[in-house]
Amino acid sequence: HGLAREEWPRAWHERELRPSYDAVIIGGGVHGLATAYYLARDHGMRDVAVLDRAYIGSGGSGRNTAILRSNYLTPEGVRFYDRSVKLYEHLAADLNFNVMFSQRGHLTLAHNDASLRTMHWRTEVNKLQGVDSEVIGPDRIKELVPYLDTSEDTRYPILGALYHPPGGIVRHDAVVWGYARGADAHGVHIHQQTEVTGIDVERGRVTGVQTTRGRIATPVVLNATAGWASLISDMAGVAMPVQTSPLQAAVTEPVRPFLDTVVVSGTLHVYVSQTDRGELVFGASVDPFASYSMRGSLEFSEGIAGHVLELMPALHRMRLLRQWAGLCDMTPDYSPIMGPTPVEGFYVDVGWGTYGFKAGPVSGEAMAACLAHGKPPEIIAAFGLDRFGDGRLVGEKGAAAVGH
Ligand code: PYC
Repeated sequence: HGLAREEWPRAWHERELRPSYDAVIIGGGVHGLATAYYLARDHGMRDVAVLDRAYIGSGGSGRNTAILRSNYLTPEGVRFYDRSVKLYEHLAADLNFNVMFSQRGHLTLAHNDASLRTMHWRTEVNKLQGVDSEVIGPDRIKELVPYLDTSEDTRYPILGALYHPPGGIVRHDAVVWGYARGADAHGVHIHQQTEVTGIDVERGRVTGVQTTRGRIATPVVLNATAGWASLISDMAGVAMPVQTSPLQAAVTEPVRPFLDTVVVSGTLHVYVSQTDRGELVFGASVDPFASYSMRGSLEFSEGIAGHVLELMPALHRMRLLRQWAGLCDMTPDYSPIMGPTPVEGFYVDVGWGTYGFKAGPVSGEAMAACLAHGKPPEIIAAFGLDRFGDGRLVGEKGAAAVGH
């Protein structure tokens, strides 16, 4: 028989805030929670606190458009995101929590020769890394997405697409909740409503964090705060080459299923997918200014509606249900910054721009190894902060998301 709602067991618990922990993770999004989960599960580090100034998943993890893919441009990027897709494939079983991963395929449309060339480039890099991607033409695109206007008399005719069958969408909240429950079950403390106001550094090493609920002593701090990454890193005296901009998204009323793949158009600055509830989820590129504002704008909804209708004119009677914005911590090369910093014990998992959600599992796994052993594992070796000094950038702009 069913339990009354009040009797449902809590998925994770409110614990007493301890005065010290072996490690403190700032940011209760998918990256922070996944790191805590793998730290406890794979490395036996259980005296760990995850702090969030609001509630878990309230930042980018609850505001993204839930797209997963690994069809990047650089070998480093493809390997990294492919590991994430692989972890997502087994996540529901690992966490015993249905995360509703639907590998429905992902299409990035090319509307001009330059993007077609980039799609071919990405296909070859993907194949060399064992990732399933191919360039397909308008006829095959029409078969996959009959509602798409593939005719030649549009403003930006569709010349082809990068088709990536393993890509898809997942239930983003479930990923957050599943990792929270898993971390909690391994003994990790999750403290919501606990804002970090300072980071204590003595003689070049971290000794603790100041919070709105008091000081916590710790030798290890991870900054996993995405949009707020540079503000938190500043507290430790570590400057980040990051600029924060909003990215807006919107969802329509639900309709019967008709869109089986994820469709992205860089030229039209839009991506579209249909959720299991039938809503269409629309996203754009980042707003063209730096800001911490998370308010939606009329300019965005007008723009997105126009662009979606250029792709799928039949949608002209659908209504937008709501819109929102998230914050993107953009780096100069559109790749993340992961690993140690010049302050001993202070680690970063930041610079997630418009591509952070999909990387949650692999980032958690890799940052857990990094915190446990004090050095980055091979899979994130290319993403260190020092690359901006050395000039070894990992240029992913051509595959990061839509045009920026
Ligand atoms: O990287 O696939 C992506 C993406 C989708 C929306 C924003 N970024």
